[in-house]
Amino acid sequence: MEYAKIMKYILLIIIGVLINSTALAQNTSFEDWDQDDDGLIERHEFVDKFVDEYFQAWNPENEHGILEEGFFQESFAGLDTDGDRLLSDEEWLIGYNYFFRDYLVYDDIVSVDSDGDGQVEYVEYFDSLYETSYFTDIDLDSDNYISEFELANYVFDNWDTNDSGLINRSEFNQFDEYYLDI
Ligand SMILES: [Ca+2]
Ligand SMILES: [Ca+2]
Ligand SMILES: [Ca+2]
Ligand SMILES: [Ca+2]
Repeated sequence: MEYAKIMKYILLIIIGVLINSTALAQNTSFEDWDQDDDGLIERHEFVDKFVDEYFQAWNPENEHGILEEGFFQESFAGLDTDGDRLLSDEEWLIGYNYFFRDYLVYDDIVSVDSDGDGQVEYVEYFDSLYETSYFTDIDLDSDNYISEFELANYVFDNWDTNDSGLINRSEFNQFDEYYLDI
């Protein structure tokens, strides 16, 4: 996989929305992740592969991981699918439905759009989420960086929708359905 593609792929994982379903479908299969072939992806299988193959390629220079500020910028950019640096109510709602509903009470864009122009600017996005535990829930050791292990565990938990500690085939396949949703 070329760098730009991996970059995009990881970004999408971070925001948990697989906008480009081909990235996953073409480049990895369930079998790639299930290293002991027992039909389930255990947490250690997921974390090992994620750290070895994806995180390194995506973030070769920064040994410490992703800084808080970078995390918010990248997740904002990931949601801004038309690249106009604003989140429309549609773009905002996708983020809310998949990621923020545990952290913010209202899904209405009005609750974050503090200047009332009908769009969410980065500063509005940052201000709304910074107050919540969205970042700190991922940053398990509270060092202000999201390490490769923390990110891997976060992505794993996102995929493990029934919280069984294992990813089964149907959970794995759900990412194609996310795509159809958008
Ligand atoms: Ca397995
Ligand atoms: Ca936009
Ligand atoms: Ca606004
Ligand atoms: Ca950390």
